[in-house]
Amino acid sequence: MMRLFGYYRSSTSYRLRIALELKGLAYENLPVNLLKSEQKDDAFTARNPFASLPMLEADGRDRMQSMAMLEWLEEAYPEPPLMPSDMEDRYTARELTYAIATETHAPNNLQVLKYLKHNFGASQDQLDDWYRHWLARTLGPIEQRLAQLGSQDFLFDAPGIFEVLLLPQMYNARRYDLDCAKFPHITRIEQTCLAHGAFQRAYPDNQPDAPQP
Ligand SMILES: N[C@@H](CCC(=O)N[C@@H](CS)C(=O)NCC(=O)O)C(=O)O
Repeated sequence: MMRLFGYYRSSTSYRLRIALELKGLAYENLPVNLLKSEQKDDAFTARNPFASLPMLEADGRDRMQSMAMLEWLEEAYPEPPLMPSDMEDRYTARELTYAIATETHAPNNLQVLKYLKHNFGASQDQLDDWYRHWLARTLGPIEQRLAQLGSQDFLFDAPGIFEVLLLPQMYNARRYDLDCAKFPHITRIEQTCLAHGAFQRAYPDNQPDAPQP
């Protein structure tokens, strides 16, 4: 069985959980506490030099970097697909997916926030403002693209790679009190996904390492 090393609230871990659940693949969930910096423990970095989550142990290999893992999962376990069958639809899915991965997640990564705090003295208010800025900077154009494309419950007919990337950022948007009312297409897709069993099983608050109410 695959072993997923992750943290309940890590958006990249959440990506992997959604993809594994959508594909119906069994996996063991192994929490690594980011707040206690367990990802920097020697035993972990000996396996994963990036010292980041998630890490997927699968088919005898340690796999790191979520986008590479998602592509590998798609190739190793093609059914059900995360990518659309049409080439132009695949292009669109990649366009929106990479916007999230590179233009929102990258500047909002925990390591970046810590660097801003410790090396530039950023206050918590400034960090929150930074976080919301980079979220809105990408969700705005994605909303416009979804309107242009006439998207309904999902980007295309079924949840796929775009939803795998979007939902973790919507969890962050809610956590940081971003005003999402101006994103009707995005929030419709979010609500449809939140009602879907695979997304519910992958949801951060439903993970064993999430604080219990
Ligand atoms: N490019 C990496 C980024 C992974 C990443 O940023 N993971 C965060 C959690 S969402 C992390 O482990 N951060 C560790 C740290 O801040 O020290 C990927 O997509 O897998």
